[in-house]
Amino acid sequence: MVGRVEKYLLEKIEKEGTIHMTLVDPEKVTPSSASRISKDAEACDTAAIMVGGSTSVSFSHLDKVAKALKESVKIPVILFPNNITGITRHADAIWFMSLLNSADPYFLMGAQVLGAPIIKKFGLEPIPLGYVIVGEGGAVSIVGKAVPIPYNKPELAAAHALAAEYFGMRFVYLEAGSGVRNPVPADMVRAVKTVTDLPLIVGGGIRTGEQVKEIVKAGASIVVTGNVLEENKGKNKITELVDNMKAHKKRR
Ligand code: 1GP
Repeated sequence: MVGRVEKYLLEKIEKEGTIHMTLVDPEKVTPSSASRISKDAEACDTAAIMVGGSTSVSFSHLDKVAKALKESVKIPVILFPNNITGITRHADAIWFMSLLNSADPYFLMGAQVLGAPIIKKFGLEPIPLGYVIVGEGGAVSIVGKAVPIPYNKPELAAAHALAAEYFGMRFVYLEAGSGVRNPVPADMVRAVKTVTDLPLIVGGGIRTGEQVKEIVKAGASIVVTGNVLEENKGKNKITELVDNMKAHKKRR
């Protein structure tokens, strides 16, 4: 069943073409810096805040960061867990994700089985997502025991996305890895969009408005940035990213 947050995302994508989400990595922030980043991002029209990272922090730190985020913004706070340790009650929804190109069944299905009852107990809205690691892959690739899809094999990314659709997942995420040098190339985004109409999320290593423009032009529905907003304090960087997204959309 499509819940409130998913409905909000789908309506916003329908209306705006592509939307931006801000990723907050609990490992890199304090509750107060998380609050500042999320307020700035909301003021610059980011659609939602995602919370998660590749490595785990203590439950109590995650709880404090997520609570600070929930209290700071009106837009949805969506968990982006790397494991069951990434679940907290202080959020609106959770990407209920399977790492489709992991070689470890734990990241395909094991963590999800352990996490599902906790999600239910906390009343979080699960949003089914096929997660695919591509290119360099970064820390998440190592932690998730993924076999990243090389950038010169876009057809394999497309095949994973199609499998996600056939499984009934409702979003697909092409993940280049947080902080990597090269974000997902436009032709890989295009290859995925030729086989499926599932909303496509693209993230990892995106730092400039120009890169956002290319990814939006290729058909992404959601662009995620994290690192760049922690490195560039203040609203200028978010404005650059979001404005480039919108500028392209207007020309579509
Ligand atoms: C990582 O896709 C996200 O999971 C965001 O990556 O931190 O490089 O923006 P960055």
